[in-house]
Amino acid sequence: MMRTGVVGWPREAADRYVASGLWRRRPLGSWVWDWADRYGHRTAVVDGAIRLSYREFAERTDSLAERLLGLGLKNGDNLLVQLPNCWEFLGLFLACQRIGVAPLLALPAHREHELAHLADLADVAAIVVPDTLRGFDHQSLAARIAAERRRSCPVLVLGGEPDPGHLDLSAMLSPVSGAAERRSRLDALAPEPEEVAFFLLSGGTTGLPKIIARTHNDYEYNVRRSSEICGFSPETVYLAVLPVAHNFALGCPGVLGALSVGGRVVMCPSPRAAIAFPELARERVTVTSVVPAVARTWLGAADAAGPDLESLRVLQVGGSVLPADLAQRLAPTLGCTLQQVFGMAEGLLNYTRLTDPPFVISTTQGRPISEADELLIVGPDGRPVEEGETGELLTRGPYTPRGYFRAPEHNVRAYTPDGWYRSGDLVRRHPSGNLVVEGRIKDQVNRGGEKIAIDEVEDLVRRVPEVADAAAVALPHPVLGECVGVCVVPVPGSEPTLARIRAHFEERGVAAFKHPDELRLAPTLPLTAVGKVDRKRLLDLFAVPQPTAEPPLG
Ligand code: OOB
Repeated sequence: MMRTGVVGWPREAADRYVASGLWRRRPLGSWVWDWADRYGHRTAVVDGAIRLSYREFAERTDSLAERLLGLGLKNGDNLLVQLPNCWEFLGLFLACQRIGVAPLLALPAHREHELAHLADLADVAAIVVPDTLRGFDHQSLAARIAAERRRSCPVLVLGGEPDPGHLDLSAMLSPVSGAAERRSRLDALAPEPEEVAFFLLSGGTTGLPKIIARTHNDYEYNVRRSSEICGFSPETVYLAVLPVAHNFALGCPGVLGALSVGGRVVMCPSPRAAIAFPELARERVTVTSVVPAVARTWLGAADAAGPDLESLRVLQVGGSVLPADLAQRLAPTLGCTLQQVFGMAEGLLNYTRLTDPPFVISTTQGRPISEADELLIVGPDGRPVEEGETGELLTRGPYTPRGYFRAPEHNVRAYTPDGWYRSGDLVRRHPSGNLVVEGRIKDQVNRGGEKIAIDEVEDLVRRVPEVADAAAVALPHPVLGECVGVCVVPVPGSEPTLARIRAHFEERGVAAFKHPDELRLAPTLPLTAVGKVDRKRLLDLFAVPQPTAEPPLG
């Protein structure tokens, strides 16, 4: 069942990827029993007190797949999933893969503003949420979104008490007898490998998050090749601390990479050192992946507490710029090898190799995983720059889709006519052959790895009644790397405050990481000669503290 609005690879490229063995034409759902047959009694996943073997995991996954069919879900349907790091996420993800249902992976931080838009755009057939998480009532929010859908839209709930009419995800994952027959029944429903397996979200540069459709073919390769490069093996114990709904922890190589080689996955609900370190020690974790902001807090915690991190062999860091000083201190302090990862939900992955010399690991962001990855570094005129010079990175390849899902107008800007993805990242090639990320030209704030489209923030701020005009900018931040600054032209006679603007974001149900961190008021916005917002002068406004009666935020 082909979905509409998916931009596929041209026939010629697809044939080439199949002929060269990169695409194996296997649906992701075939993993479930491949793994169980090979690693049956080994532990697949640990989540608090729960430990499941590969076989138990396969049986529960298939039981859920059949119950999803019972709800009326079918090949070609999409499902909105918002779950924290838990084993049920994996069971649900793979149950969907068995039957051709594509989960759309929202982040736990997303709220009504984002989820309602995603549910509409992907026309989802069901919604899966936790009951509550960090004090937020996800179940009620899901009920509201489901009620607005044209078609019937079941709500599946994890934990707590499902409201009347809602379904209990844990109960749906309980094993039912008859595994062998169910296995063959479900095998017969396997989707075609060139179809959409699931959807990732892009931070995006315009408006609400864009959706990236990843196919079975492309993601199977993404995970397999990542596992090879990162040396994953049956001895691998992977700690999932970043949200598994994000590409990094999901498949780079992440939880799927660890399982696909018979390793063990440990689900951790938070990246805070106080929670992650005891988990790491208890399960003898060998590898994990974090954003630089988390790496920095771990460094402090490791210095202070001297906890038992002895089992850790590799720390992957990516998602935003890793400052050189931090890069140099990580390996010696945590007693492991650092691996820098420069990746994107849109596809292309770069890793420093575990065998790269230490100075290459600490000063570059790695190189592509595939010989079939095509990279261009171009100047403002669109032509390739000289070797070693900085320019915008454009890419195509076997796991980089050729366009966003159902976004034709945006695709005209984000992709070239011949299918190159314009990353908006400024890079140069280091003499080692690795890439160095030098900056970016996209209008985005990278707040501790979370991507925020500048124009989405500006649009939301302009809706505050006291605001006549607004512009947003990425401000430097000591821990997060960047945070969100907004400059506001007030409506005459009014004096909007940061608290007021944040309250407005809260009321509209905007994810908290997008709420402005700093505010400046100005009589007019600084403009360039051609009348565009001058972001450099905007930044200067934040260099001087704002004289204000408001107490600084704690
Ligand atoms: C990862 O994916 P996304 O989709 O959240 O963000 C992609 C963007 C890149 O275009 C780049 O602007 C930035 O995040 N980025 C980095 C970086 N890694 C990503 N900027 C500087 N240094 C790095 N190492 O962030 C992502 C996906 C898969 C694996 C790892 C990260």
